[in-house]
Amino acid sequence: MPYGIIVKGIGGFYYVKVDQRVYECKARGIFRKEEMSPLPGDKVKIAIVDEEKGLGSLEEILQRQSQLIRPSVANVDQVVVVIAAKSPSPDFMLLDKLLITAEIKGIQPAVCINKTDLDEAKEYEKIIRTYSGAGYRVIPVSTVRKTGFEELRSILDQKVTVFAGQSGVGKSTILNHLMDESLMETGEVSRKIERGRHTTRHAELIELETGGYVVDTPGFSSFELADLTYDTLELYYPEFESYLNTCKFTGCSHITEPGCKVKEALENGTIDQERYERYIQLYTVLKQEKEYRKKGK
Ligand SMILES: Nc1nc2c(ncn2[C@@H]2O[C@H](COP(=O)(O)OP(=O)(O)O)[C@@H](O)[C@H]2O)c(=O)[nH]1
Ligand SMILES: [Mg+2]
Ligand SMILES: [Zn+2]
Repeated sequence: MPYGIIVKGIGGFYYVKVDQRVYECKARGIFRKEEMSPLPGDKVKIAIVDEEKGLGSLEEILQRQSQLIRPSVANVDQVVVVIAAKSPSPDFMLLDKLLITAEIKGIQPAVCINKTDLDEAKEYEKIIRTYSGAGYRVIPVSTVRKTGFEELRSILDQKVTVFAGQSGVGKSTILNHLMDESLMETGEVSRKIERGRHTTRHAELIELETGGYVVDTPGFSSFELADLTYDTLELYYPEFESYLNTCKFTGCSHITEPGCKVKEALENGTIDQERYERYIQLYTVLKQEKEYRKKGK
């Protein structure tokens, strides 16, 4: 029986890519009984029902490595969080939260700064310094000037990558551009027709000619920090990593305690002030939430 990957699911049908062919599959009843819902990104085993018509039956779902929700996608290797240099102005709190969400789920994070053409003064270079200083890969692009795409494409190879971020930052435009480039390279026509129907309501894996799959999303603005507590927040800041467990007090919150190495790094400029301030904001909110929950019980 062939193995494939679910590229999308619509109305009870799952479209499974096996090599270069897509089979329209129905799921066996067993998944419903087990309350296991197949997702785009799932690696599956199918039985071919009609080779000529491209029909199959979904027989087995292989173990998931990761799962994102709203929209649901399985086995994501990488999240590229997109912000715009200008218009809309970046929501850095959302950016940090999305990067944390990726870290929690063990998904490789990266930052893409789009619309650099709107920022003649190159103020976005400060964002590059902040986030690459924190340990993230940061890629500036412009779909208008068509710059940065070689570097962006280089991190997509052989991976399943979700594009997340505020609405209006240019996620769909970036994906169309990536697809156009592969279109130009291969002269393939069929894909262009698909583009018009391309919707971000259901997650869909789109295979790039250059290798790898990309997934457009409506934004992931309602991110999930359910697994996160204030006392583990420090683990998801790559720039804190080398200082953890070196502070004077165990369980140091890195906010008010003396002998704090994170604050020392802040004072000598190794850690970015604004990232650190958002850490305090998030820490405070998470701590309050926990206290409300305690009182509620
Ligand atoms: N100036 C400029 N505008 C862009 C760029 N990329 C996208 N846009 C525009 O930004 C708007 C939102 O783009 P869209 O891809 O729908 O954003 P999404 O909501 O993140 O998917 C559209 O009007 C695009 O034409 C860019 O690099 N420069
Ligand atoms: Mg979009
Ligand atoms: Zn500390």
